Amino acid sequence: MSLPTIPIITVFERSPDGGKGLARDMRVRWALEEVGQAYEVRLVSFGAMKEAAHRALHPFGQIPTYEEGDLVLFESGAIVLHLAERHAGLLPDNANARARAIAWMFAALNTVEPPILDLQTTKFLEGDKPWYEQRLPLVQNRIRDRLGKLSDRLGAADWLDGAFSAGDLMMVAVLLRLKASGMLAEYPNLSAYVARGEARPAYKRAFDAQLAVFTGKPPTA
Ligand code: GTB
Repeated sequence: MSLPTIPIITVFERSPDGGKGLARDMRVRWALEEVGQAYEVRLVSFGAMKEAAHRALHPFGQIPTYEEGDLVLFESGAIVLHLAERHAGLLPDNANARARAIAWMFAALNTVEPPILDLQTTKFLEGDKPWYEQRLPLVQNRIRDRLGKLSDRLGAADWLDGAFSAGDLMMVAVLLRLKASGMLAEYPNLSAYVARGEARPAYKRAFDAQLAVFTGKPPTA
């Protein structure tokens, strides 16, 4: 009888957010916790990320990566989809509902996350540029356009399409990056949606585990 394979993920040795759950290992940890899959963590420094050993796992020299036996994956979306497909709990059984949940994962990564990343780039890398004051509202309004339409679609529902799925996990993980900007608060149903995600026991376990890397204190049971 072979021993079960415990997957290994890579995460920041010292996350720039101080362990507030904003780095992309958080969504992978959350998915692992949702499906009840134990995992191990390998800490990687910014320097080591760019070296050949890590780049053999991740072509772009980033985190997270995922190793499970012979399988090596990069891209948080691909990792979460892999987990959702191989374990119960994150994708519906019905084929059409499953396809729709995957569509929401792509919507989170491909439609909602890019303007949010643009805001962060604008703030952190272009704050001292002469065009900053003019560009900022354009970037913010592109986010508002997406949030307004997402808010309309969610309406009074708890989750985007029936029961909680990998689509919600990814959407909440993406929206969390907006919390500090105050923009999420403009959409009360989206704020409540994100809070519902954060209240899930699996989210809390994942959050505590990634915070513990930063604080050096093991999560309390
Ligand atoms: N598309 C890839 C995925 O989804 O997996 C993107 C991976 C990625 O951007 N990884 C980042 C990384 O490794 C960490 S998450 N960066 C190091 C590098 O490129 O050299 C991005 C991130 C970093 C920090 C914060 N923060 O401090 O708030 C939030 C998000």
